[in-house]
Amino acid sequence: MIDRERIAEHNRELEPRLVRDVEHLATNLATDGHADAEEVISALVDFSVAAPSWAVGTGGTRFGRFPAGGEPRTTEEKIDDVAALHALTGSNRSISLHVPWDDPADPPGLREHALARGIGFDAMNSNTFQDNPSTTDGGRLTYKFGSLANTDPEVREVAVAHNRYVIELGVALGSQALTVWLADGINHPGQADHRDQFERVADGLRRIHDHLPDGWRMYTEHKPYEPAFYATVNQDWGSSLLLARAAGDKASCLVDLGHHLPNANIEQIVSRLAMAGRLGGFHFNDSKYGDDDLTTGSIKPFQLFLIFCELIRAGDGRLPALAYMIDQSHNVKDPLEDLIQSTEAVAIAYAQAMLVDRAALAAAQLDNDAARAQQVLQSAFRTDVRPLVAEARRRGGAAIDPLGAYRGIGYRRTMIERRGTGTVATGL
Ligand SMILES: [Mn+2]
Repeated sequence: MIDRERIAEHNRELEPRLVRDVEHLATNLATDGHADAEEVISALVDFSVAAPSWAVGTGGTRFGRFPAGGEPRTTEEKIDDVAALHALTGSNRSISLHVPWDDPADPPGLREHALARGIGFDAMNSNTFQDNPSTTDGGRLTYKFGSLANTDPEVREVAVAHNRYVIELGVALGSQALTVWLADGINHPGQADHRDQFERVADGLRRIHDHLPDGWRMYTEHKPYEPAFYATVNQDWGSSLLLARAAGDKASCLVDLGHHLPNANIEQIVSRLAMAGRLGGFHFNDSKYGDDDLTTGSIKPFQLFLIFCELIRAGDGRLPALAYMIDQSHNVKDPLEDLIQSTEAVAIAYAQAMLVDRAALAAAQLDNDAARAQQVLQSAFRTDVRPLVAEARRRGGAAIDPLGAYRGIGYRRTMIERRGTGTVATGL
């Protein structure tokens, strides 16, 4: 655990400069008719984005993996890392598990472990894209040709049963949502029938949905390609919407920013799904070409800002209560440093979107004044809101400079000593 005293110690030196920066920015915002600085800070104090259990380990590519050292060996240790992350950022209050990569033998004990560290359980993720010992029946049953879309009813049954098992595990942990990401699809034209595959998946999702307790949500997550390279069943937001509707009232669509073809207008997709009442949540990451799993906001910060503008539009001035999670896992950064940077990028985009003068934008739109509309957006986007984000962290007892504090405290060094250099945290 990273204790608060060490963070406070780290903050002491940075505080005078932060106070000056916040004052200066608050004065300018008030003068320019933007949202009140205090309003932004308090929204940020309340904001949380979940960390997935697989992002605390180094991600691999098809070409190899280079572990950071000190990676968590167990789900308990993944929770410890998220608790350390949250201590630094103040904005990562929950962890999202991935079953069977995480398959706790003692769910109530794990829940206690998390609770003692102030961490809750975000959406459960069910993995039916790899064979796992509980499903293969000694190798007889396999997901090689799909899970819910499989032509073999016995394989489909096993996939539904796994999802139901994950729901029950989530109930024991205090989670309230299931994310179903399916690798199901076609690699070669003619290999399977598009419509039959879709209908089998819709039927499976309906059966999983029927198992959801009251108060639970279920998310369908689209992805255009990979590992199915010709036709993924849930390949775009339209398919995702159709599947969510087919599944039932508790189902909605999850938007993973990396799950789009280059230059897709993701903010427009967000607007459409919100309009349809089926926008469920986000997996934040960034991408140059495909599902690159790069640090959120590192490639297209303006897109991230525009997405938050759509969210605030959908929530009529407030951020709607959706499932917000970071989903990334790359190769060359310390995974916790990567998560610190993504969390900050999300908070910056949220703060900038809050600064948009929505009345002025609406007026410019009514007047067909494209230049004025751009000016309104850019005036918010170009504002350096980092002091507000840092102040929100400070008020929450977190670090003014989380990356600096993380390095100063030597968390990774300590974990390497404790856990070793060769540990691997992810399941692929
Ligand atoms: Mn995802």
